[in-house]
Amino acid sequence: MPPTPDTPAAPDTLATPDTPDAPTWPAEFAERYRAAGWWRGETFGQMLRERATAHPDRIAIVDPATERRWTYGELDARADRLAAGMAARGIAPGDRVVVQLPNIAEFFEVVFALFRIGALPVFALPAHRETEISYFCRFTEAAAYVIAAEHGGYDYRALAATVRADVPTLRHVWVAQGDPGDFESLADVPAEPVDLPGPAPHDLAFLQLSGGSTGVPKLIPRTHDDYLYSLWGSNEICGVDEHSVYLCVLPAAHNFPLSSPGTLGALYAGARVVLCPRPGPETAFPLIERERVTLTGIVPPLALLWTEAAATTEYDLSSLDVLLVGGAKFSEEAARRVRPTLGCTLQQVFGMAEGLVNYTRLDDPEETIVTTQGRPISPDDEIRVVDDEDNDLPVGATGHLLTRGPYTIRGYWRAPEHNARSFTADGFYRTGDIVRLTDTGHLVVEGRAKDQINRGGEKIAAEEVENHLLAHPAVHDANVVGEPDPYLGERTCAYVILRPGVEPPKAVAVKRFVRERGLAAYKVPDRVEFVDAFPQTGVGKISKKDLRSAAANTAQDHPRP
Ligand code: AMP
Ligand code: DBH
Repeated sequence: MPPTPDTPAAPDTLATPDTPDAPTWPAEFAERYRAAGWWRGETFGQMLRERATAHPDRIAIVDPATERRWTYGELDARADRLAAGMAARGIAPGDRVVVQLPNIAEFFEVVFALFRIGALPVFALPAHRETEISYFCRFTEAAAYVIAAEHGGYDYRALAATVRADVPTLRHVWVAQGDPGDFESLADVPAEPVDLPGPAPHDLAFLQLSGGSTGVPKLIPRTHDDYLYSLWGSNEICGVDEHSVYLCVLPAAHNFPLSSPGTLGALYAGARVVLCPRPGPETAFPLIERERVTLTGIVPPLALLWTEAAATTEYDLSSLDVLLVGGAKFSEEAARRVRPTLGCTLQQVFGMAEGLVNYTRLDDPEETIVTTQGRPISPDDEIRVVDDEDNDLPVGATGHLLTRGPYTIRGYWRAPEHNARSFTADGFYRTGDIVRLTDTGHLVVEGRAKDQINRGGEKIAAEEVENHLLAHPAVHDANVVGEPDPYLGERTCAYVILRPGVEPPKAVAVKRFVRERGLAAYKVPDRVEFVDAFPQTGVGKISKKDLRSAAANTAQDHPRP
């Protein structure tokens, strides 16, 4: 890659030192990953500059809702100007900025401006509400929060007003689209570009969210070096090049559409990103036809909808080469329908915001594509499948997946106690997934050991929802488990013991209570069931396993809540 004028000096040390905020790779690993060529010593800011210099007039971002088509040159210039304006308002390297935007062009202007400064976007999802956003802002001591005025019938300005009153560090709220109300319009922030030193390749680039399994979501610190590797590694595996057109269907901030290979992978390749404002086939299919989309990534429930709709669609989907499906287990039966209905190659992807991403390969036999969740990006991704005591199991046996590698974090951000549990002493991440390795090195996801519900790709930490249920005055105790759902794969069921002597609430009132605590809607239990006691294990602990099978039995009797 040719050097560019804003290439910062090479890092003066080859190690990526631990910061007080998060552990990172020990020096010998960092050296190995650099020597192997995985870490190229690039930053996001430089990457965009290089693409914009090489092909300024090529289209980078298509925002169909507003009919905008930004070239690489324009995106680059916008990022520079916005970075200057944000810096003038005091946003400094290392500052955290919570970004909660729908799939609009400004998302990229904002994140590249922050990358240029070396400030860290914190990637919130549009579905998050007061509870989550206040937590992210407070925990990260965020300096700014970026929103759209409204989206999907929800007013984010009202949310921002509450959060700002709550979080003293929050100095700015910028409204990227629509009437800014009491806040500053993002359109008023840009200024004449200034020289910014910019971050080093081993510096943190952003904080990604974990679906988590504890009371509060964990933040995932990713560096320029490691994330850029996951992008170009993904591009090679998914066949992304400058002719590709990536349709961003899922919320842009989610790790899957961001990086597998996602919008940032597409930009790395000098390809085109088309933003899909809504995920249904009625919005996506016309865009695939009009923009000649070549690849996209969706979750299993959407893949079911798309394959159904494709059977009768009038739209020409023939440009689509690759459909990535991941985020939750894609059933073999549904996987088999992809090629015949959509006429493209299915690529299963089993990934995590913490790092490790597995793909089936484009030239894998069809049986491997439909029956496995792929194999790792990197030859340096280390995979262990272990029993409950961390003993390695033979190939083919089912056990806990542990992993370590050049783009898998060594610890969450500001979470030392949790890190001691989530990582082994020698740095393997405990994914919480139960898997089996095939003799071709592919992984099959068989289940999950973490206390999490995977609702069609949206992860819900049981403990987080349980805590909200416990806040209800009539609730004595609560346990949340997943139960099978034909469309989502899993949905949530809350088992609740009521306090004696109180007026028993209705199930809908309990759900409303959780929603009104300002929680993302997908975390509100699908079903609430009142019980007198919870099943117990031999040693007297509550048996979630028994609750899960009870829920599964009820779910079978009542297929839809
Ligand atoms: P997160 O840690 O929130 O980024 O969520 C990652 C988790 O999503 C993984 O650890 C898996 O539990 C789940 N997941 C992602 N992709 C798949 C897939 N293709 N099949 C099964 N589970 C998946
Ligand atoms: O579920 C995920 O988090 C996920 C799925 C597919 C992911 O992070 C990814 C690909 O990168």
